[in-house]
Amino acid sequence: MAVLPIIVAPDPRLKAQAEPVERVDADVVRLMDDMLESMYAAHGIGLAAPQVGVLKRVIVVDVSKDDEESQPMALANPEVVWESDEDITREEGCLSLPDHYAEVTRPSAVRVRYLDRENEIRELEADGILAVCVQHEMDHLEGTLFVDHISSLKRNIILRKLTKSKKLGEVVSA
Ligand code: GNR
Ligand code: NI
Repeated sequence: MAVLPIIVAPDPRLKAQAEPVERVDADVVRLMDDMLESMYAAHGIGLAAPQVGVLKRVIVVDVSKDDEESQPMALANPEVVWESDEDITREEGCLSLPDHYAEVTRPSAVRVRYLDRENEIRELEADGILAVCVQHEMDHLEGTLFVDHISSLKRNIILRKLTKSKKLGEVVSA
């Protein structure tokens, strides 16, 4: 297993549409495991393949609390097959937008069909933080970040700050 570096916005790889996997083979399982390890190393509750530079429709999530047993989940080609009429508004963060947070409104519950690590079709019904996280990860597969759900004023403030800190990083590491 390997900890992969996580891409920080702005970056064209975070704006791209990811491709479905043909089947969950050994390479996809290795990607899932590397993504889980990278997610845990970064203290995240979810990660999408485009965040590690792989434009495939693969996401991982684990919303268990620090004092609970871990609940790693890996989903390939996830599709929402049902969403609730009721919405939930929650503060979101993103490992690709470090240190920035904003409230985002989404359906409060979803049913998602996906391929598991055995290449079997499964369905997951999620509510609460799991529903938020799965939808946030699925957005990454479309090249959508949580800032795309908020006002352009707030989005531009966040993206300008990240652009600035990337430039500072280049100077420091030069
Ligand atoms: O670690 C993460 N926390 C989080 C908090 C609220 C809503 C969504 C998330 S996902 C995020 C990890 C990440 O960037 N996944 O793409
Ligand atoms: Ni994210």
